[in-house]
Amino acid sequence: MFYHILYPLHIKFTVFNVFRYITFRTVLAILSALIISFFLTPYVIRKFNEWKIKSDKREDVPERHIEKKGTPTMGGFVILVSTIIPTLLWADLRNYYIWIVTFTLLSFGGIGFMDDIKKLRSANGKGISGRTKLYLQIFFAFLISILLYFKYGFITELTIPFFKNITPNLGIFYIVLCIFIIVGTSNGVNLTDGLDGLAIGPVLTVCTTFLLFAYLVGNIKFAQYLQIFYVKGAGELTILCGAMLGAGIGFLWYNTYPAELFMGDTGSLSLGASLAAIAVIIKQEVLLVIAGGIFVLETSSVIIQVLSFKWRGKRVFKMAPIHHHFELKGWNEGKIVVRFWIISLILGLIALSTLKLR
Ligand code: 57M
Repeated sequence: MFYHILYPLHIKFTVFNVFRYITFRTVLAILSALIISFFLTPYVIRKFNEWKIKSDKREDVPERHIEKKGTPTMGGFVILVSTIIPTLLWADLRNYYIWIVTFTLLSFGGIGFMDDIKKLRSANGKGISGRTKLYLQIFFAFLISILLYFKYGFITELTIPFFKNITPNLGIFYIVLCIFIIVGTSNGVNLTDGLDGLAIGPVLTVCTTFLLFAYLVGNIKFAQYLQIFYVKGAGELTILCGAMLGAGIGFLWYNTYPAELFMGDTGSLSLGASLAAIAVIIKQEVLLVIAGGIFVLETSSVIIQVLSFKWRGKRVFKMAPIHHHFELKGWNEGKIVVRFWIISLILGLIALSTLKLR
């Protein structure tokens, strides 16, 4: 909105020319998100405490989690507000991709919200059934994929990291891949969200990686120089990634150990799905597997554990997702979280290196 108000003033005052630049508006988006989130979160924590929006009625938690009962949840609400408002303030609102990712944030945030509310209202702490949640996720992921697929000029070729000459064209099957990535990442972030700061850390590294990629992919000169796909209009997503980064850092301030607020499914589902939607738009679908390796690791640990128990009657991990395994091995919560962050940072750097190593 400010972009549309302030930039036209450059005709009279050249100083307003600065609002044309994506880099400048990204910095403003990061700062606005940080300010909104720093000021809004303490208020939300107070209100959620008052309204008893608290985690958790489950009894089957590792021992150390019992002390976490009563922590307010649904902090994803603040993340959504402090991502969407700065985006609407500083991005070009005629941009299609900005609306697609905003829709992804809101729709998956909505599913998470339904789940969180049901968990709070039910006596046993159970949310909406796994099946209903999955159907809703598939439905919205399908809608988002269709909206992207039918956009004029949308590329259905894949970028394979490290191999610049291999770009398989999936045609209509791209829609299936798109649904799989969005639903998978959404659930991957959700499974990771089990220790203070554990999910938001890797979300921040993926977000930063995509912020840089969105800028490069949306700029024809850089895209040509780096021999990556040029996606017209994707550059505006740099601003949205900036807003998400600011919102995430603001959330981490309160979510770091000992957490004063959890993001809830409202946060985990929406953040995962929107990162996936961004990956699809900036043509870095496969790269998401590397950059978001922590989410892949957590999800794989659950799949391995469930299959192993089914087929061999034995567990591979003391408990899945894998962060519980390390907890039960006696690792301190802070150690697990920071180590996972370090891995995530390394993965983000590997993802960035694919720009040159190809
Ligand atoms: C949600 N939710 C956290 C909080 C957060 C199939 C199966 C593997 C599913 C999985 C599952 O239910 N995962 C999804 C995990 C919960 O956090 C809330 O949920 C939101 C995210 N959706 O924002 O509102 C608890 O996690 C802790 N937490 C923190 N800090 C944070 O910043 O400490 C969360 C955020 C919170 C808090 O204690 O209450 C959760 O873990 O419940 N199920 C599991 O993860 C279960 N694993 C399991 O059953 N493993 C089996 C098999 C089936 C794979 C096995 O290994 O044999 C574990 N879940 C729980 N206890 N609660 C088992 C132990």
